[in-house]
Formats: sequence, structure tokens, C-alpha cells
Amino acid sequence: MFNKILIANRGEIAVRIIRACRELGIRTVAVYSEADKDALHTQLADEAICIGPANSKESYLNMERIISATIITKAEAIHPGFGFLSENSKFVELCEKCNIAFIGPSADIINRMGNKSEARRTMIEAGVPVTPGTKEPVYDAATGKKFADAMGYPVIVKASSGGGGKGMRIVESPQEFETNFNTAQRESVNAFADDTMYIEKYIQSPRHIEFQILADKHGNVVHLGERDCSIQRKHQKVIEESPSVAINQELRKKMGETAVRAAKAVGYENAGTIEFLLDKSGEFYFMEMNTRIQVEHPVTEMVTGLDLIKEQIRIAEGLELSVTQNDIEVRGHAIECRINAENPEKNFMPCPGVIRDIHFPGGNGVRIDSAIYNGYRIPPTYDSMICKVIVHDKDRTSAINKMQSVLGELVIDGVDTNIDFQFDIIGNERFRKGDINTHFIHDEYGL
Ligand code: MV4
Repeated sequence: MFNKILIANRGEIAVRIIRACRELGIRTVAVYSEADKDALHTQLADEAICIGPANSKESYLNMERIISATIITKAEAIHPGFGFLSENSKFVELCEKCNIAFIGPSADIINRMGNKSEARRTMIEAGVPVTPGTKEPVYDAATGKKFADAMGYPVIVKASSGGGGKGMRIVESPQEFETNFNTAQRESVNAFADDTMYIEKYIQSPRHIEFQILADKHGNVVHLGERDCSIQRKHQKVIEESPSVAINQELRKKMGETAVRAAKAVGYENAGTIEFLLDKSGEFYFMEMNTRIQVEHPVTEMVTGLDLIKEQIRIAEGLELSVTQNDIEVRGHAIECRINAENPEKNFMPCPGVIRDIHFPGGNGVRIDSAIYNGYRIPPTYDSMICKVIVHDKDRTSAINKMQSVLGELVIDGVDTNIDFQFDIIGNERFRKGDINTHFIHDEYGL
């Protein structure tokens, strides 16, 4: 078993991982940039090593420095968290070469799922429903248009290396195809140095539903139910919840089994997420697989009672999952609101600065994952998410009421935040009815 784990991340997720390790009796190594000398993860870990300047490229994204820190401190494993190097197959290969356990899937699986058009092909072969569209990659507008004309409009052009909306264009009519295809492809070449595109039928007003899965080295794969992540702004999730009001027990079983089949088809290992689009008629389509722990994992932890970080560590240690599918039950309802240091009045511009006063609510079924404290200076260099508020209660209405109470009590002074915006959504009539889809924020707030 691991005696010491290095956490190749910062912020609340680094703190979250340190806590899990401590509960398991595993020693922890934090790595930090010069901007994070006073950060909570730097203070909470058993050891901390400075790995370079604020700029992520020279610190949290610098593979050699992180590997060196691991070797120097004799850590046996690296937990990458999310973002940074978590989906970098070169880094995973480097870990393998240095005999360091990477807490996540193999380099090969990261590569195969990171290539979205290849992932699509793999899922088609595994009998997983995907959005109607091209089976093979498309490299030029003329070829793409033939497929789109046959499919019927609207279609959506996507970059194979894409994600988060980059290199993606909706095309409403044949006249607009060529321009939109070329724009999306140019964006992809600039962002990912990859001109590989694919085309799908555009699903109108879908829900974003994702299934959490766990897979160990012994061939055991389970799903932990779904998260509804339809409340997004510019492809950034704002609120996530589990379960989804759009999914009944029968559909959960069907989609969950599909997610497990998808994971088995690629010989997946560790924690992963299968993203689906769910349309109004209840049809679901595979969209992408995320090969990392996700920001919103706490809502799944609240409804299943499992600790996903501990399960990830168990899996990397070669142990079997602590549960079978029959042991897993989705109990009650959990909601997460992401609190960002940003100004919703000024186009959600990030607002770094010093935390002058802070009050975190508590109580039954309330969880706050954060790495900020009184007097802490939020550096301008990194993500603006400073806090995740998660609540759990017996049903959705009770969880919404609890979130309303918690957000009303939450105080973060010194920087602008989106707390009031979150409070507004939680009180929104359509949200309360569960009448949500990926366009909710656009439709309700014009954003
Ligand atoms: C779609 C879609 C509808 N139909 N694909 C968004 C990011 C990337 N992960 C895939 N995304 C989508 N893919 C098909 N075939 C809708 C989205 C989508 C979206 C699209 C336009 C504006 C906002 C959106 C928010 C979430 C998802």
C-alpha cells in the first residue's frame, strides 16, 4: 500500500485529496508555485515543495519538476486532481517510466478518449448509442457538407481534440455550412494543432447528464448514478445535482449499464465519467468520456456515501473496489453550487484579491470544499473557483431549500463573487420545477 502520495494540484481539490490521504494514514506531499507559498494545500500537507514561478507552465504543468519532487520526497504515487496534468498522457508515461503510480487511467486510455472522433468510433463498436453523425473523421468542408446535407440540419461541427465548446459550431442551414466548418476547424488548429473534425446531428435543448463510474484492476466496473450538469454558462458548469429529475429508475439502470459497457469496452481503470446528452423524448447519446476525478464529484459522494478519492487510491494500489453494483444506492438529493471570485455585473470578470471576512455555514447535510481563509490572497494566475457548496437532503425540494439557507448565510468579503447569482438561480421558478436544459442560463438571464 502507498505510504506517501504527492498531490500535483492546488486549491480545494488538493486540500480534498490531502484530507482523504490523512484519513487513510497516507503521508502527503504538496507541490506549490511561488504564488502559492501561503496556500492552504501548502500548509496542510505533511511536506511541501516549491516547484517554480506562478505561471502554471513553469510549475503545476512542469512534468520534470513534479517528477523530481516525487523522487526527492520518495512518494510512491501522484494524484493529479483535475485540470493541469490530469489528462496528459505524456505525463502518465513519464510516471510509468519512473516507477511512480499515477492515480488515474493508463496513457493509452487517456489518448483514446481524448481523441473525440476516435472515442465516438470506439463507442459505436461497443454498441453504445452516440448522436447520429459521422463515423470517420472529416478534414474538409466539402466532404463535411455532403454528410450534413444527408443528415439534415441543424448539425454541429466539432473538433476531435475539442472540449468545453472550443472548435465547435452549430450550423442551421446548408448555406452556412462551409463558413462555420472552416471557422471551427481554424479554431481547432490554433488551440490544439489538430484539423480533425466530426459532425453530429444537433440535439435541441438537451440535458447534460453524466454517469460516474469506478473500475478496478480486476475487471470490476460499477456506476454511481448520474449528475445533471445542465446549468452551465459558456460551457462552464455552474450548478450540478444528483439524481436528475429527468431520470427514473428504469432509465438510470439502462444508462448506467451503458456507461459500464462503455468503460469495459476500453478496459478502463480508476474513476471516470461518461457524458451523455439526453433529449426531450428521453433518448440519450454518448458525448465524451472524462478520464479524471471531476469538480462535481461531491454530489455523487453525498448521495452514495462513498469517498471517490479513497476509491481512486484503492484502485491504484491494486485493491478491489470496496463495493459491488448491488451495494450502491442513490439516497436523497445533492446539489453543488460553484462559488467563483468573479463579477457577474462585469461579464463575470475574474476578481482576485484578499479575503477580508469569511463565514462558512454548516449543519446537517452541508459540505464546503474550499482552500480559502481569512487574509488569504487569491492569486490572479489560476482558476477563479474558490469554493464549492454542497448540500444533501431527503429530496430535491428540501435540498434546494437547504441550499437557499446556506447561500444566504455564506459570507465571502474582500472580493466579488457569484454568490448572489447562485442564490437567484436556486430561487428561479423553472429551476425549482426541474425544467432545465443546457440553455437555461442563456434563456433565463440572457447570458
Ligand atoms: C452537442 C449539443 C447538441 N447536439 N452535440 C457542448 C460542449 C461539448 N462537450 C459538447 N457540447 C454540446 N454538444 C450535439 N450533437 C449541445 C452541446 C452543448 C451546448 C451547445 C451549444 C450551446 C451551449 C451548450 C451547452 C452544453 C452543451
